[in-house]
Amino acid sequence: MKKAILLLVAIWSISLPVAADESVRILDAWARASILASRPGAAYATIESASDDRLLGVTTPAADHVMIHAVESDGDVSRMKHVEVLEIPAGQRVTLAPGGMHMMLMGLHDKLDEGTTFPMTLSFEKAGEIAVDVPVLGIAAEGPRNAEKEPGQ
Ligand SMILES: [Cu+2]
Repeated sequence: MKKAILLLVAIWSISLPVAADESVRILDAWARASILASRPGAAYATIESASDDRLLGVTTPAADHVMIHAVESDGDVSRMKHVEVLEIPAGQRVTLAPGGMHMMLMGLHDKLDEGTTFPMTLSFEKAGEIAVDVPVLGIAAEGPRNAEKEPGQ
Protein backbone atom coordinates (compact mmCIF):
# COMPACT_ATOMS: atom_id res chain seq x y z
CA MET A 1 0.00 0.00 0.00
CA LYS A 2 2.79 2.37 0.93
CA LYS A 3 4.50 1.47 -2.34
CA ALA A 4 1.42 2.47 -4.31
CA ILE A 5 1.31 5.84 -2.60
CA LEU A 6 4.99 6.47 -3.23
CA LEU A 7 4.51 5.56 -6.88
CA LEU A 8 1.60 7.97 -7.13
CA VAL A 9 3.72 10.71 -5.64
CA ALA A 10 6.46 9.95 -8.15
CA ILE A 11 4.04 10.11 -11.09
CA TRP A 12 2.51 13.29 -9.71
CA SER A 13 5.84 15.06 -9.54
CA ILE A 14 6.84 13.92 -13.03
CA SER A 15 3.59 15.09 -14.60
CA LEU A 16 3.96 18.58 -13.14
CA PRO A 17 6.70 20.40 -15.03
CA VAL A 18 7.38 22.82 -12.21
CA ALA A 19 10.70 23.99 -10.85
CA ALA A 20 11.37 25.35 -7.38
CA ASP A 21 9.59 28.55 -8.26
CA GLU A 22 6.11 27.78 -9.51
CA SER A 23 5.43 31.15 -11.04
CA VAL A 24 6.22 30.23 -14.66
CA ARG A 25 3.85 28.10 -16.72
CA ILE A 26 4.45 26.75 -20.20
CA LEU A 27 1.19 26.29 -22.06
CA ASP A 28 0.47 24.48 -25.30
CA ALA A 29 4.02 23.69 -26.32
CA TRP A 30 4.08 22.13 -29.78
CA ALA A 31 6.27 21.73 -32.82
CA ARG A 32 5.63 21.44 -36.51
CA ALA A 33 6.46 18.23 -38.30
CA SER A 34 9.47 18.57 -40.57
CA ILE A 35 10.08 16.85 -43.88
CA LEU A 36 13.84 16.74 -43.65
CA ALA A 37 16.19 16.51 -40.70
CA SER A 38 18.55 18.81 -42.64
CA ARG A 39 16.18 21.76 -42.18
CA PRO A 40 15.68 23.43 -38.80
CA GLY A 41 12.52 22.60 -36.92
CA ALA A 42 10.26 25.09 -35.18
CA ALA A 43 8.58 24.85 -31.81
CA TYR A 44 6.07 27.14 -30.17
CA ALA A 45 4.52 27.70 -26.76
CA THR A 46 2.79 30.25 -24.61
CA ILE A 47 4.70 31.30 -21.52
CA GLU A 48 3.24 33.08 -18.54
CA SER A 49 4.71 34.07 -15.21
CA ALA A 50 3.26 35.48 -12.02
CA SER A 51 6.40 37.55 -11.53
CA ASP A 52 8.88 39.10 -13.95
CA ASP A 53 11.22 36.50 -15.35
CA ARG A 54 13.44 35.95 -18.35
CA LEU A 55 13.86 32.97 -20.63
CA LEU A 56 17.60 32.49 -20.94
CA GLY A 57 17.83 29.41 -23.08
CA VAL A 58 16.19 26.29 -24.44
CA THR A 59 17.65 22.83 -24.89
CA THR A 60 16.38 19.55 -26.31
CA PRO A 61 17.98 16.20 -27.02
CA ALA A 62 16.20 16.39 -30.41
CA ALA A 63 18.53 19.10 -31.76
CA ASP A 64 22.07 20.46 -31.40
CA HIS A 65 20.84 23.78 -30.14
CA VAL A 66 17.73 25.90 -29.93
CA MET A 67 17.53 29.57 -30.79
CA ILE A 68 14.74 31.94 -29.93
CA HIS A 69 13.82 33.91 -33.01
CA ALA A 70 11.61 36.92 -33.46
CA VAL A 71 10.32 37.92 -36.88
CA GLU A 72 10.86 41.45 -38.12
CA SER A 73 8.96 42.70 -41.11
CA ASP A 74 10.48 45.27 -43.40
CA GLY A 75 7.91 45.88 -46.10
CA ASP A 76 7.39 42.55 -47.86
CA VAL A 77 10.54 41.06 -46.45
CA SER A 78 10.51 39.38 -43.09
CA ARG A 79 13.66 38.39 -41.32
CA MET A 80 14.36 36.25 -38.31
CA LYS A 81 16.17 37.94 -35.49
CA HIS A 82 17.96 36.06 -32.76
CA VAL A 83 16.62 36.87 -29.31
CA GLU A 84 19.27 36.35 -26.65
CA VAL A 85 16.99 36.77 -23.66
CA LEU A 86 13.21 36.72 -23.80
CA GLU A 87 11.56 38.95 -21.22
CA ILE A 88 8.51 37.44 -19.55
CA PRO A 89 6.69 40.32 -17.84
CA ALA A 90 4.59 39.45 -14.82
CA GLY A 91 1.03 38.48 -15.65
CA GLN A 92 1.47 38.79 -19.41
CA ARG A 93 1.27 35.86 -21.77
CA VAL A 94 4.18 35.67 -24.17
CA THR A 95 3.08 33.69 -27.19
CA LEU A 96 5.39 31.99 -29.63
CA ALA A 97 3.35 31.10 -32.71
CA PRO A 98 3.73 30.63 -36.48
CA GLY A 99 4.49 33.93 -38.19
CA GLY A 100 5.97 35.38 -35.02
CA MET A 101 8.38 34.36 -32.32
CA HIS A 102 9.48 30.76 -32.35
CA MET A 103 12.07 28.38 -31.02
CA MET A 104 14.28 27.28 -33.89
CA LEU A 105 15.64 23.77 -33.55
CA MET A 106 19.04 23.86 -35.23
CA GLY A 107 20.77 20.63 -36.19
CA LEU A 108 17.83 18.29 -35.80
CA HIS A 109 18.99 14.77 -35.07
CA ASP A 110 16.03 13.30 -36.85
CA LYS A 111 13.07 14.71 -38.69
CA LEU A 112 10.11 15.56 -36.49
CA ASP A 113 7.35 13.08 -37.18
CA GLU A 114 3.74 14.02 -36.62
CA GLY A 115 2.25 12.22 -33.64
CA THR A 116 5.53 11.90 -31.73
CA THR A 117 6.73 14.01 -28.83
CA PHE A 118 10.16 15.15 -27.69
CA PRO A 119 11.37 16.68 -24.43
CA MET A 120 12.48 20.28 -24.21
CA THR A 121 13.90 22.23 -21.26
CA LEU A 122 13.38 25.97 -20.88
CA SER A 123 15.75 27.77 -18.52
CA PHE A 124 14.46 30.82 -16.71
CA GLU A 125 16.47 33.28 -14.69
CA LYS A 126 14.31 32.92 -11.58
CA ALA A 127 12.10 29.88 -12.11
CA GLY A 128 15.01 27.69 -13.16
CA GLU A 129 14.65 24.82 -15.60
CA ILE A 130 11.22 23.73 -16.72
CA ALA A 131 10.88 20.57 -18.77
CA VAL A 132 8.00 20.08 -21.18
CA ASP A 133 6.97 17.37 -23.59
CA VAL A 134 6.47 18.83 -27.03
CA PRO A 135 3.94 17.12 -29.29
CA VAL A 136 4.72 17.20 -33.00
CA LEU A 137 1.71 18.35 -35.01
CA GLY A 138 1.11 18.29 -38.76
CA ILE A 139 3.23 20.18 -41.22
CA ALA A 140 0.55 22.85 -41.74
CA ALA A 141 -0.65 23.02 -38.14
CA GLU A 142 -1.22 26.45 -36.65
CA GLY A 143 -1.47 25.29 -33.06
CA PRO A 144 -2.50 22.47 -30.75
CA ARG A 145 -5.89 21.07 -31.60
CA ASN A 146 -6.58 20.44 -27.94
CA ALA A 147 -6.42 24.17 -27.19
CA GLU A 148 -10.17 24.07 -26.80
CA LYS A 149 -11.14 21.05 -24.78
CA GLU A 150 -14.19 19.28 -26.06
CA PRO A 151 -16.74 18.17 -23.50
CA GLY A 152 -16.50 14.52 -22.59
CA GLN A 153 -12.78 14.28 -23.23
CU1 LIG B 1 13.84 31.02 -36.88
